[in-house]
Amino acid sequence: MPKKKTKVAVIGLGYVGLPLALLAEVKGYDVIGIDNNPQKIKNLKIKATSDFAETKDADIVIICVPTPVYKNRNPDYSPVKNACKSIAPYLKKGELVVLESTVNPGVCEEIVAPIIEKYSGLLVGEFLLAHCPERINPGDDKWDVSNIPRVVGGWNRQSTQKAYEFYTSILSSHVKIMNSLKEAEAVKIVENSFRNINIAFVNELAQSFSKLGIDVVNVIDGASTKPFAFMAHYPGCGVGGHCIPVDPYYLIDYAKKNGYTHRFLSLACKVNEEMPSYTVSLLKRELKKQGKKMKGSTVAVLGLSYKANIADLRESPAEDIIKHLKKGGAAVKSYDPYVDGDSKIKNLDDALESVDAVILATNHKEFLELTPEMLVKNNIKIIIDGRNCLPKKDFINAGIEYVGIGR
Ligand code: SAJ
Repeated sequence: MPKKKTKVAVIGLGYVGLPLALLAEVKGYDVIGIDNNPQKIKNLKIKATSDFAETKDADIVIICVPTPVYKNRNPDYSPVKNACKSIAPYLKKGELVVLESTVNPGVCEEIVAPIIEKYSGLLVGEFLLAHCPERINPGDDKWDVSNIPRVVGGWNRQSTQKAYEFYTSILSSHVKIMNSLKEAEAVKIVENSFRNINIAFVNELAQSFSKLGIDVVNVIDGASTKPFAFMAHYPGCGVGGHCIPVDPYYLIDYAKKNGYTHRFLSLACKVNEEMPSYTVSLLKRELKKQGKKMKGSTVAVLGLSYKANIADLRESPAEDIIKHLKKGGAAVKSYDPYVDGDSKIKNLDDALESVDAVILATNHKEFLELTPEMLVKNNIKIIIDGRNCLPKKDFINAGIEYVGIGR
């Protein structure tokens, strides 16, 4: 009689859950994917449904749902809470629940465990609970779900061990065991807060150095020649996505509830959040030099996605840039080859027609083809390079006012 396959239920089939489900299946697990969006579960290569009853005979349930923030930047735990409530009725003794969603320390013990206990009738310990924070990096073709090192922490030794055995059975990379759920939760928040504050540092440098006539990108590249104790980050028109600008607020909120105020981390987030308006202020300054006003100008915003070469608008700086431009009375033509934005604009030529200025907000590879001649042809005299991705000298030599972020 062939050994029964371990059954794994993956809750949430987005950019985290789907690759995990596909990998687990390839590695020999009997996988069922659960997603509340029927569109997502169509023509999938794995068994997928929106019916949580299908998790009833799972041995392992892995929660991979979003952890957004509300407009006021307070954590929105509802997707995690709803997932816990939905799996609980079908949970049985000895089953392992793993949370992969990025959360602040304390969420597994103070939110996940109580909800599952309430709706399953089991005590945590009777079901196993672990946290293995996701590390998927959209658009990265070197590091993927199968080879990124991970950390794992559990409610108790048995939880940790069972989660460790699962992840080491599907990953080719190292899995580090943390001493607790909270340590595992803290690892991911620290990783992304580290990135946030380092980007904020270079964003502040960019504003300072632009007043000093120093090209901050050249300085960062210079500092990068130091083979140790320096890690390059680059300034830009803002920090988007569902990780870097969001994750720190989970720690800020939880720490505050426990008596500590993260002043530095909060300030770093604010510095990054001000970059879209700083970018628009650069344009306003350049228009003024040419005797023009923001009001009545037409501006092409190139790029809507928060990151190059993908279609993802979450927390995108471009959205804020457009908001500030419109507030200043400018007309906006936005174009992103990856995103269906302004339906009238089908390509770069359309976007550049009859505009006074350009703001490049996303360094999609298509925009790296932008040449000074394309601007001269359209009598465009100003470009704000929000991702410092264009050849500054070429544009200046063509008589165009080129302004980067800190260069
Ligand atoms: N950004 C800068 N300057 C930088 C780096 C990024 O302004 O030096 C901006 C980007 O333009 C973007 C935002 O920050 O708007 C986020 O960029 P990101 O490269 O961090 O991309 P994400 O959001 O996809 O972050 C993911 C994260 N991965 C996980 O959470 C598992 C992050 O931890 C990774 O460090 C990051 O990918 C990565 O290295 O690409």
